[in-house]
Amino acid sequence: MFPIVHSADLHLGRNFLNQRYDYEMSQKRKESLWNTFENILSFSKNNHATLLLCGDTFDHTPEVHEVIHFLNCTGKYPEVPVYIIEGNHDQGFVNKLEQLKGSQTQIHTFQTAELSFYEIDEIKVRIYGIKWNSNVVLSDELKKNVLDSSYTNILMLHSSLEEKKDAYMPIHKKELLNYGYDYYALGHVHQPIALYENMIFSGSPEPLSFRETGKHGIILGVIKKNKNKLDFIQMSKVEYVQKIIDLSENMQIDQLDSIIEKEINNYSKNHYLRIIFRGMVEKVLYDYIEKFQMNSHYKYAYLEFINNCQIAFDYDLLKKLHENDIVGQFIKTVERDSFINREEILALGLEALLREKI
Ligand SMILES: [Mn+2]
Repeated sequence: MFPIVHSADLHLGRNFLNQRYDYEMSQKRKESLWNTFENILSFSKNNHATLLLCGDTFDHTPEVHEVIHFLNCTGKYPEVPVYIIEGNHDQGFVNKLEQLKGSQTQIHTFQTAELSFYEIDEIKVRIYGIKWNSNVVLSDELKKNVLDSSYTNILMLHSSLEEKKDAYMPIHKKELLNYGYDYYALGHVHQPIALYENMIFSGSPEPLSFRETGKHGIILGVIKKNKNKLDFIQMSKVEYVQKIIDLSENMQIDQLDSIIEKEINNYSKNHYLRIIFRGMVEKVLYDYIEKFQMNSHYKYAYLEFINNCQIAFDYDLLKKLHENDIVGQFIKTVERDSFINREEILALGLEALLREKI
């Protein structure tokens, strides 16, 4: 019986500056990654578990002060053994960690791109790992190794598990399964997903963007030959939610208001909400939605609106009104040609041409 906490893709040090947040909010998100890391350590301690960090612990090759920050956190939980492999984002991390870890002998790293293992002999457990490297042919590395089945064998891997040429450490999941490890602790895919009962992407414990919706956390496992017990435990401080609202041409402003009100009321201050509007709408409604974007900080953790609507134009009326100018000519030209996406061209062109005029 070997209790583990399997985590990956923390992306500590991420700046969040490429998103729409203001500076204060991006700092808050950056800080929450560290808080979540501490929560994972304390959770591991409470469950007497060994922590497996399966790559992309940092968002980039960490600076010395960032590695020290990391060690300050692990130093508070010396009873938690930590095993670490690098991912494609944090190459160079484990070398710095080994240089700086000092007396923190509970930290174990895999420093080469060759498969190797640590043995916990008294309980007959072997933890295998390999650091991420784009030149490694994973199949070759795994074939070289003969597993001793008198041990409980765990493999830590940072891989996309795809077979595409440009994939990250590609390998097919079926092939991987055939190597016979008792548990495959995977990193790289940020949404938590079990490929098989004993082969799991824990996902990022704290979601990093609107591409990472839903619940995020870690895997708490008790690894036992053929009898693993595995649970997903939510760890994230926030949850990203993306809602698409389809609007119709005859929708009125008060109807839209009540739809939004209803959507927003379902969520609390832990939710980062993005509402995307779609559909053909009248110009009045289109302009009304545009104004939302300027006033997006409500009482929620974060709320943003994206207007992907198109304005429904009355072409006959516009042709009459703009008989002798570029607008009229544009409509006539597009209508004359047999573009497949004529509606879209008209809508986009007219929106640009008429932005200031109507
Ligand atoms: Mn990652």
